[in-house]
Amino acid sequence: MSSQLLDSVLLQTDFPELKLHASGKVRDVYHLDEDRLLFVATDRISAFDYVLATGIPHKGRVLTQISLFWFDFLRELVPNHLLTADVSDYPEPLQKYADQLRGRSMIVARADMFPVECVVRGYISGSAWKEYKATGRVCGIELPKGLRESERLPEPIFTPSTKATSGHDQNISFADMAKLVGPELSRQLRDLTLAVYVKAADYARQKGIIIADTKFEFGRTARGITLADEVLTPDSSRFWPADKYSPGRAQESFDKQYVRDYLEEIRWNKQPPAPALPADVAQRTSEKYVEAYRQLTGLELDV
Ligand code: Q0N
Repeated sequence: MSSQLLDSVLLQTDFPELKLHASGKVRDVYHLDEDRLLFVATDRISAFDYVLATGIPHKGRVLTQISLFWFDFLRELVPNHLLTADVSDYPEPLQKYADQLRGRSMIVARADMFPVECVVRGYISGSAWKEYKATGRVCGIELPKGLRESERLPEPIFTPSTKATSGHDQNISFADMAKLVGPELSRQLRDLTLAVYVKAADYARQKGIIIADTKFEFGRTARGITLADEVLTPDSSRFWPADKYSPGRAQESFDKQYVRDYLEEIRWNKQPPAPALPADVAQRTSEKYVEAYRQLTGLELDV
């Protein structure tokens, strides 16, 4: 039987007995009890800051399995919030949702989250490229003159940001971060962020994927400073296909290129409502996510 029938696209989660704790563009977090949250990755996709009307088959499972891979890969470097992703271990009241949850969810330890996004960049792109072109600096860090768009930096840089009231992340300097969360914690988060990025990016590069930059969220649990949220996925990072890397221009996105190309082609004005995607664009995008998982982990996602 085609597993497409079993693994249908999930746009909205619905667990009437659970209280929603936080909801993002593509992930929903539910309150389980004092100490635990249920983290669910949907198949929603965002592009140009909006969630599109069409879901991407397998996307939630791919992102969840990539995060699980990295949590394990990084476990000696940093504690993480994962408690279990085995649905048969979930509390009894969730068992009736097992088919909806399997592969795309985790039960995580509730952390006291730090109010900063820990961004690290190995290559210059996106908002950092804009800031560099305008000022020669990124988040207060002086960079060499004459860098080209997408160029690899001499060493990875820590460029924290905060959730601005506008909803958009606001780049801040290390000194600003120290004012928000204190100098000692800022140094710990910076050092951890850089160490995690270097280890993961070196690995991914050997597998043909450049992780140009990524964003981590940390919090405090009984285990100390704990890596939370999703980690090192194509949604929280820029993944570039290494074999097509060429500095001096914007790089193709590993996962969202077909989506962006389509949205440009139909000349969407990038205002709501966000359009639907043709079936072949959604399908080819799905294959890119599944391919990213295979390339990184060497494992096949069952589809
Ligand atoms: C938490 N966010 C922001 C949904 C996720 N382990 C945790 N403990 C307490 N709170 C959180 C976590 C985690 N992870 C973090 N929301 C809740 C991340 N959002 C971003 C948008 O999508």
